[in-house]
Amino acid sequence: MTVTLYALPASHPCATVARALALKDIAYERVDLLPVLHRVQQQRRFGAQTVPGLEIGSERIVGSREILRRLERMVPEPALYPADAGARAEVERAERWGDQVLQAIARRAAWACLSRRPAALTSYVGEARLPLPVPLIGLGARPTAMISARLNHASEGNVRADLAHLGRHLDRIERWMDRGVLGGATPNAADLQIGAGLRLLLTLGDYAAIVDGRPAADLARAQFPEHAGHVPAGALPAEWLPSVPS
Ligand SMILES: N[C@@H](CCC(=O)N[C@@H](CS)C(=O)NCC(=O)O)C(=O)O
Repeated sequence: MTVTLYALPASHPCATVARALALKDIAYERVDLLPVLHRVQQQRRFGAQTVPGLEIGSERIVGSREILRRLERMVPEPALYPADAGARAEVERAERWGDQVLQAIARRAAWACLSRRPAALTSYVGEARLPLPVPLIGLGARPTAMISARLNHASEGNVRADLAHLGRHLDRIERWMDRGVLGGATPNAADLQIGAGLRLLLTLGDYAAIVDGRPAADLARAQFPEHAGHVPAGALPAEWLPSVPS
């Protein structure tokens, strides 16, 4: 059966699904779309505007959490959800937080930085095969980043609030690590969801200054050692950044 992942380069929920496919050793094709335009293409194909979307034969599934559950049914081992009901509920809670809270923070962070440093956008293309050559993507980088920042609500107020709370979010992740909900011997769905969001933040110099060196950063790098893209520190105004304890 043909499996096709519809994705955006450097999209963190797409990285979550790609890692799950790799862990379960499911062969698939990846189709990378162009940001902004992907909304229309996804709406047409999946009836929803977001990536990731997965086709399994004629079946279409959209949403990283829905896709991971489908993959778990398709190939049960290695399991991404614990067999024990209590442990599974904890992993699902962390996974949901990674999707509903951290995902949006990382998205706002990336577009806030890229809209101020659009030349960095092409660094996120990495190995992706896009329908346009990279120099053309570079030409469209500024409007793409500006529109995406708007669509993803990467306003000054939201981004500053995210930055002010980031330390507490990392504390929460590390409490889950201490309790073994995250960072166990074998990766679970929450490791993949939260790790991908953190890994995207680590490509942004202004955020890496806060995240790097913390156990949460190790969690991200363990699941996602490589990640295309970099926006050097200094993209965001210095007064937005919380002071990091030395
Ligand atoms: N929480 C959902 C949503 C994913 C999502 O919002 N994906 C972004 C890319 S990372 C997207 O396609 N957003 C629409 C846009 O930015 O135009 C999931 O995990 O699948």
